[in-house]
Amino acid sequence: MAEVAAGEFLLNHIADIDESSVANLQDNLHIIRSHLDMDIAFISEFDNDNRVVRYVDSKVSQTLLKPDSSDPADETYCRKIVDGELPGFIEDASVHPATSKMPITERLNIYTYLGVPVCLPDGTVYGTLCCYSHRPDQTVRQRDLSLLNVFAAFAGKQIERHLEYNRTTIEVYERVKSVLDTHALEIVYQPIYHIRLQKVVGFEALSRFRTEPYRTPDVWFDEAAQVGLSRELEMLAVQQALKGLKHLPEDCYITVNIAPDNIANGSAAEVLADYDSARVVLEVTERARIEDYEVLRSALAQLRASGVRLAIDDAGAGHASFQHILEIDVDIIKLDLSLIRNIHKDRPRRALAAALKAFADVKESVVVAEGVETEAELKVLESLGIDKAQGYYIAKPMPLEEALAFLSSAQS
Ligand code: G
Ligand code: MN
Repeated sequence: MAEVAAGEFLLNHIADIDESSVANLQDNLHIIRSHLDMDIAFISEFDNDNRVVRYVDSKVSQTLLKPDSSDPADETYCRKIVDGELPGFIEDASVHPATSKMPITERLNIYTYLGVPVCLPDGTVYGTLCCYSHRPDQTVRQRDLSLLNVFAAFAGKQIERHLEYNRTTIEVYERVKSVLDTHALEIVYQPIYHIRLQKVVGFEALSRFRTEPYRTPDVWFDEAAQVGLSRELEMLAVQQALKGLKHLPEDCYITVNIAPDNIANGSAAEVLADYDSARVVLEVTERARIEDYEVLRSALAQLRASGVRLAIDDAGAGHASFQHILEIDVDIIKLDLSLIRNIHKDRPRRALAAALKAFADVKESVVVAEGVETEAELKVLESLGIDKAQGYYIAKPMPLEEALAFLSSAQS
């Protein structure tokens, strides 16, 4: 990522995400300034030849020293303190021979001053921690510097954590961005089989990422969410997935996985505008958090009106409290593969699957069993009156070409 883009990204996202460590530094700066009864306390960073103010606490709301403001380092106390050219404690900077002639003394109205270097845990100098008053203050002592030093060591550790967090976040951002830029994502399609009709009626589209080392789709989507790119990545996947529609027979649908946020914020509707909505099912996992059911319901109402169906994915996996299937009108309930595994040998699983089927009947929705791996499992599902099945026993997820070939061999 170009430096500018990275910087912009940092400003827009990391500040929001990494609020707690910033808040900690800010709180501690306030404590130390109040304790010493100074007018200003700040932490600076040396950035090339500049001294950049990073965190400020001030007695009054208006201050000349603003976060992100910078000065040539050579003109600041900070540089001189780190270089050993200034003492850490200056009782009155307006008369001290080393500072009285420095323009910054008057400009920032500095009188009594305390300052110490801030080092990162590996010993490199990050910047300084300083405080000063706008009047000579005889109560400040040389020994107050030791308190400042303790806090500087602590701040150094915290800043290192913050920098490390920024570095990894940028790494994640660049990784996801490169997938977005190069469309390094493939869609595979897994048949959905109608048990009673004995035919394939639709396909679930699943993303596979063409990257080394291979990482599962959930890792990619989690990382995208971490850096604010979840919408972009998911929409790319949905868009690619729906391209399959024109190759499939008219009576075949495609189901895509989508985060409830991307339904609520209108992204789903945007992408679907170009397709025959009646052939599209949106799958929302029972795992996903839904902030506001009302907002989601209203977005869904509009989509529904255009014919889109909604499925709740991973039901019965114990991730959530069945809240989604209670709160939203769903067309399809997809039973999680953990519920299907060995269902022929396991009464509790059978009972839960039957209960969900009964629930679905009340809600007038259809049940799809996922992860069916054996004939024995399929037989049990059939006996429970479950409508549809998906899983390795029928077919693995496969590229579109293979899915089409599978379909024509299965239907003939
Ligand atoms: O979106 P969902 O949670 O339904 O994703 C299903 C995942 O399960 C996909 O990654 C798919 O490859 C995988 N899968 C599909 N069928 C089977 C199956 O029969 N057994 C197992 N173990 N995994 C499956
Ligand atoms: Mn799914």
